[in-house]
Amino acid sequence: MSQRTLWGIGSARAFRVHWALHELGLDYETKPVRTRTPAMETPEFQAVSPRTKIPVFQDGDLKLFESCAIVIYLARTYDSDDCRLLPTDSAGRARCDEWSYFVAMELDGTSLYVIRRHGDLPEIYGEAPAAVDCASEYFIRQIAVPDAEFSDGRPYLLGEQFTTADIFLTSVLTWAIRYGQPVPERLLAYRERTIKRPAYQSAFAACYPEQ
Ligand SMILES: N[C@@H](CCC(=O)N[C@@H](CS)C(=O)NCC(=O)O)C(=O)O
Repeated sequence: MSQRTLWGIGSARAFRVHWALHELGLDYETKPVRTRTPAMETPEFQAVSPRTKIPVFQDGDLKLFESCAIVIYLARTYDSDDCRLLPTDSAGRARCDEWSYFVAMELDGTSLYVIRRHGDLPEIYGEAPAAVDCASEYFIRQIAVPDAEFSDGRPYLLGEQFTTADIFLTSVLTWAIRYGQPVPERLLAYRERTIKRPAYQSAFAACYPEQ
């Protein structure tokens, strides 16, 4: 039995954690809990996740919530010469944190999650077409920021190295495409590159077993 357990499948946030685990070549047990299903309401899962959210990750005695924090924990703990998801220098790590917060706040929380809540799930969060329109306009403005980084032809967000920031950016690009948001050509090409990674493919099979 692995010392690592990940609760959560079938969601973009859970996928970030599956992907990091696969990049780092770490074994783990998956608990196939999907969002807004009876599996989330069981006493067993509520004991694990009083927030009633996925993903949840446990490594030995450490239990963590928040997909970005989990991915960064994994990289900080398990980066090695075989696979390195964080830059080794302080400025590079700061840049990685900067993009992580940017993706989590500006693209996920303030844009795409608003579209999901009020566009996809109005029966839970309420009808709010003006909020959906504004979130979409906001997404278009904000997505131009990472797009500009690629004007020098770099393969990944921070340059030559694939990092946690690429896991986060790719996950929101996939989400944006699914919601019909306009994604700039350069970022579509970038995503084509990142999703070809073997770890992306194996993590996808683990997170979306039905597809
Ligand atoms: N900021 C959190 C968001 C977690 C989250 O909202 N997860 C969704 C699935 S992607 C969920 O569990 N939703 C259930 C609910 O809100 O009731 C993260 O990135 O981990």
